[in-house]
Amino acid sequence: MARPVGEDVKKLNKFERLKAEKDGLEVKGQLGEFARLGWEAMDEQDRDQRLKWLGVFFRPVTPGEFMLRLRLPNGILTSGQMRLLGEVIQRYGDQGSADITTRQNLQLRGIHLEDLEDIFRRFQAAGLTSIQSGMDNVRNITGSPVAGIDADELIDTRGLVRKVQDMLTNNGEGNPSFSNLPRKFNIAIAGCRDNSVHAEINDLAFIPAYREGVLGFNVLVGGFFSAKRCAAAVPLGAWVHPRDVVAVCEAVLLVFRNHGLRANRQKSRLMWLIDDWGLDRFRQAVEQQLGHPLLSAAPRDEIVWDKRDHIGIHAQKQPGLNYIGLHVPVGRLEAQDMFNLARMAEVYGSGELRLTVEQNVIIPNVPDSRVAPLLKEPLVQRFSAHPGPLLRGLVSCTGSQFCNFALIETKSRALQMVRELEAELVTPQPVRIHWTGCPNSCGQPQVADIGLMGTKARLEGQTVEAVDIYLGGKVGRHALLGTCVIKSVACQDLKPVLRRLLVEHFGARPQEALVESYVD
Ligand code: SRM
Ligand code: SF4
Repeated sequence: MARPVGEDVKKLNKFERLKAEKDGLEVKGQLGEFARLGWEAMDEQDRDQRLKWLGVFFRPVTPGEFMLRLRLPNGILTSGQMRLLGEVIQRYGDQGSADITTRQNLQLRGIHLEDLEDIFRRFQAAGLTSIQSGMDNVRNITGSPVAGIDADELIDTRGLVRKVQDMLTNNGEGNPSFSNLPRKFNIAIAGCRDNSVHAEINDLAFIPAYREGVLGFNVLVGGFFSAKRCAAAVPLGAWVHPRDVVAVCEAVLLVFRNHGLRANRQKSRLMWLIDDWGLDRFRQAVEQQLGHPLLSAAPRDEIVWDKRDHIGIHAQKQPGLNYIGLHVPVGRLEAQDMFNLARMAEVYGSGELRLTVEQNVIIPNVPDSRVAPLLKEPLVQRFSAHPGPLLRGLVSCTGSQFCNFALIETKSRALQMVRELEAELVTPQPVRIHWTGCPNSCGQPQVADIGLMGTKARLEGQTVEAVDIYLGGKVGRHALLGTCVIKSVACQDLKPVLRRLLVEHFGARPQEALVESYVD
């Protein structure tokens, strides 16, 4: 196990002690024992924390029904993998479901402890892994969801993202070199012109840039959200050739592992170390770890487009082929949806599926002649290729249905709210509304046009569910984090507030006004 060397061990917080006592990956060999004991009797620290090193999350809201978070590099999976994941949740009946996450990944729900060994055997046979997807590990590595098929892409990131994951996880087996980081760590590798991965909110991000005519990446570091602080990533001042991306990821992570701050969990993300040291010292430490100096950054990067959402029908770079982006309301999937998506990918495409950070799904490689039949599939009634302007940009974190940190229910409320608003308003362009159930910001309200962060408010002597409202988030070319503009709006009073914001800031007009002007 990698020992923290940066600070005095006495100053370690309780999670550091937990990791020092027993590495999270050690529970891998104990699944049979846990199954025999049952979730009520097994060691609580193993159950509530260490299982997260295998991607298995105890849910206090649904005790005994665990959540299983995968790793899907670049958000890509095969129809066979999607079918297998559907089968895993199908056996849990109504308790089984899945969510597409804001890191273009999947989480399965309803999982029983006694099934884990079998599930992991099936994952291994299917080339899937959930290893090190929670707690103080590197999260799913994001890349453009249309890598390799985007006519305008600069670098196809699929191989790179996969190589970085394989390095970090020891090909999905688990890698003790990176199983004791000071905190979670997010990596994104953008190969497109529109920053479809939200590079600026990752601890380490690579964005395409030409240096002396060679295409590689400028490097950003330190982006993160937390309840205490949110920070956009800053340029490391370095340019990296694609062949060096894996080595740079490894070097940055080793510096973070060895020197990251571990005393206060609220101040452990990479940016706090960069603040503590200054960027120059941090960069020098990365160079020392790498064994050679980094090249200076390219003068400009190639993120020159506004962000696309990939919904709808799009011609690919391969002539005659299209990718179809389907909108999955708040990312929620049932087993039958997963079977249908797998079948549709095989019947109309090449048997591949892709996920986006907006919690939607893409079916790539659909020949021109197969587009119309695909759009007639019953599932496309629900997972539309042409959703309304508010539904289209809707994102929501898990919220109180399954997450014990949540201060509010998010997913059903988010859907209900946009349905009502779409019935009342005509909005000229899509508006990205992101809901997040608490200040941890998993639903990324700071990157939204309108961000809604769960909180509590007092209303007529009662404590009620409420939101803080964020505006000004910009994505793509001039990415900017939104800020809180209105605090503590009770959810029951939210609709008129959102209606007003949509009218005043996004050009929405009441349906009646349009009808009246038409009658005039
Ligand atoms: Fe998150 C913790 C769900 C993306 C910041 N996040 C959690 C936990 C594990 C808390 C828990 O144990 O219940 C949530 C699990 C709930 C559940 O049952 O689903 C949870 N986070 C999610 C997901 C599923 C939200 C979603 O509906 O899409 C996303 C899973 C991504 C993945 O596939 O790995 C998810 N979380 C994010 C993001 C967005 C991103 O990565 O772009 C963030 C903000 C960006 C960041 O991390 O810098 C985020 N999650 C957090 C934090 C605050 C981290 C911090 O430094 O303080 C926590 C709490 C923590 O780690 O202590 C947290
Ligand atoms: Fe849970 Fe809060 Fe993250 Fe939503 S933002 S999934 S409520 S931790």
